[in-house]
Amino acid sequence: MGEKLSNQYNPQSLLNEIEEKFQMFQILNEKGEIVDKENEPNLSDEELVELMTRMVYTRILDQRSISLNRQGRLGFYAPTAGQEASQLASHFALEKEDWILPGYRDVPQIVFHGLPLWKAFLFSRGHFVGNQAPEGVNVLAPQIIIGAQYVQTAGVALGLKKRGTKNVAVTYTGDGGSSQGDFYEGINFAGAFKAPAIFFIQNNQYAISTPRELQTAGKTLAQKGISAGIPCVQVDGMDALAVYVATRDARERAIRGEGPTLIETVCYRYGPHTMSGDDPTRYRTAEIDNEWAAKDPIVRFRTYLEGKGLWSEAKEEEVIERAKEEIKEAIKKADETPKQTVTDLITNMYEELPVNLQEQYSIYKEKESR
Ligand SMILES: Cc1ncc(C[n+]2csc(CCOP(=O)(O)OP(=O)(O)O)c2C)c(N)n1
Repeated sequence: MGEKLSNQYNPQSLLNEIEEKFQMFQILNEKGEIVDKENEPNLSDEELVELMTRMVYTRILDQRSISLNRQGRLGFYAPTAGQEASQLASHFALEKEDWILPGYRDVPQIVFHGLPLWKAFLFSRGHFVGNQAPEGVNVLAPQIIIGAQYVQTAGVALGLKKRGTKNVAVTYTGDGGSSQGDFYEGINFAGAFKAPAIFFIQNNQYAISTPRELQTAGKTLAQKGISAGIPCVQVDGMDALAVYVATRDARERAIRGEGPTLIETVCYRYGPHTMSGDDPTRYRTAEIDNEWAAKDPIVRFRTYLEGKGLWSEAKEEEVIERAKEEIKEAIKKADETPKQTVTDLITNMYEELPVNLQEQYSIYKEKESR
């Protein structure tokens, strides 16, 4: 009797039961050992090396971007170190024709999707050319409004479904973003219309200085998918293999017409929120930093690849040197791009110039021609 009653009406035990079922999905542990052999993906040696190459490249890009920002040569920049598995292994499961709707921290994914690096640098400087992806590179400009990309992704995914393409729309937000109204609207709409979308929450533990505990009473962020009736999973975001597998499977479900998936990647950002002035030592301790450094996504993937004889110090050095060289060339190309003008700003905003701006436009056009 008690048992029956508890199943029929006991909101607290129902919640407990659901939450207990959410276990973090991991394939490669902190020591670089396979702990879930059954789910180890069948990636070729070349693919494994390519994924590692992209993560190492991104770590260097992050270091160089931070220093370029400090020299005043970049503008807005949100550091990525610690999130390489979450960002690059998820992207690795996508196809070229899939659409990416990134947040401001998701520049590496769109660069590896085809946005030239010099344009990513121009985005950082607030230059309109940085938001112009070449034809066939299916990325939108990084979103600054927290959570807004979730609603847009539901729409893009529905569009893909209506066109009958076998592609998905993929988006990323943070743990903070998962508290926004747009977040719930996006997953709910995509679920109701079975739109082929993949929604990521990169839970890097902090929304600027606000800790994850203050975002929700829920045990996980992934479980929010339950309320939208969509599959959801919490993944070790420092484990490239688990992130890859969860994304690959979400993509396959979407392509089969089964709708969206919500994936929480549990990770950490080593650096500050952005280069605009927050000081992480005021909201995080060195112990917490060290705990996460021991879970580093690149270190554990390196151990895994070394065990297979696929990676070496010399190989890593080669990738680092190439990254530095390409970054140097890209920043040079960004520097060579003509400076943005006021009239650029106006003409890029409107297809037809509103009457009230016509006068200002002529004034600036005249000034700029001097
Ligand atoms: C709608 C909206 N509200 C507030 C802000 C200011 N803001 C910028 S970043 C940020 C925190 C976001 O944290 P999170 O979603 O966890 O992503 P993370 O930066 O950690 O990747 C806030 C509140 C904003 N950009 N947009």
